[in-house]
Amino acid sequence: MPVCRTKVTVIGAGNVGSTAAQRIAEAGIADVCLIDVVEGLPQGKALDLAEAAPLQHHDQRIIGTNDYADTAESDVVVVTAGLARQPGMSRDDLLLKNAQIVRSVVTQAVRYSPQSIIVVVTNPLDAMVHVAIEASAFPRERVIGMAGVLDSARFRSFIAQDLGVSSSDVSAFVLGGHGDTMVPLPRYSTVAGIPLPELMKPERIEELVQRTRNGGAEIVALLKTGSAYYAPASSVLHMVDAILQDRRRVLPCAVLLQGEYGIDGVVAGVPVVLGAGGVERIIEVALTKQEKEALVTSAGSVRGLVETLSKAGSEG
Ligand code: TXD
Repeated sequence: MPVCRTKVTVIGAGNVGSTAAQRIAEAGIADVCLIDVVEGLPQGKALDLAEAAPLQHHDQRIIGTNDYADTAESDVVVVTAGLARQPGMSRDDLLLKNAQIVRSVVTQAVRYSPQSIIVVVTNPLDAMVHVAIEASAFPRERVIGMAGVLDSARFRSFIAQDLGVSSSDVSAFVLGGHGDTMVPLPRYSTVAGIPLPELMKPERIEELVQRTRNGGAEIVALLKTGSAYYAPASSVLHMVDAILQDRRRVLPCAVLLQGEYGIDGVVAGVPVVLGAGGVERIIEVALTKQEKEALVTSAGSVRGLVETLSKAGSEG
């Protein structure tokens, strides 16, 4: 029987990329190719990870490279290449620089993996999904942004700590853009099926919502050099696993909306069914007027970034 190995390319061997490579290889779900512009960095990290394999009991191949030919025939391509936020810097400050990087790495990667599914991580996330769709010319089902999985994991962890319960029993739902315009939905968040508003006062829920919105910045302020990467890398693993194992997990992901939720032509975080084809389905849930407005505002700010990008592009 021929052996069928799955392969994930992780572009960017920085904090998120190398930790995601570690999580994916150690989960035993795919071989990993780590690629970066910096010479030696992906090779060194890949070698270190490969040397841990006997101790971590997996047989995945991990290689590091600066050459896109080595990424050929990847099932999933994870894009983490870019600059990370520094203290005081907003995600949007990164816009033009990271758009250039994402455009270039996606163009090169899809040449070698034309059937792949792209998971975008680079910030500003929603705008970078637009860039990746354009650069790859892939259908929207195969270009998916990671933000909601992380934001909802943050919300879940805060709820679990506050109530003194296992985070496995907490499920939380967030919609909208990554960052300030994120739209958490407490009434769709539950603890073992019990709606959150039955267990927590509205003011406390609002405090945790605010903390979640500010979750990335809270860590940037503490680390001082760089931004979060353990939970982001776990979020990447979650999505890659759902795709490679065709789990059809229902996860909040950033996808290009084409009329869903009354939004057309803008990337926003919505619940999707994630499986072997990428986005198998977008789930539309009923929103209150206020929630809908918050989602439209969130999409509006993404549209603004995309317009800035196309203006910068047409100005050369
Ligand atoms: O929720 C989310 N989506 C996010 C996003 C959560 C955490 C981090 N988020 C964003 O991911 C963050 O704002 C950055 O835009 C990316 C990567 O964050 P990371 O913390 O991993 O940044 P690093 O450690 O600086 O790593 C970036 C790597 C670094 O090794 C660079 O050399 C490399 O990207 N890089 C490139 N690789 C390949 N090709 C090109 N052109 C390139 N340019 C930089």
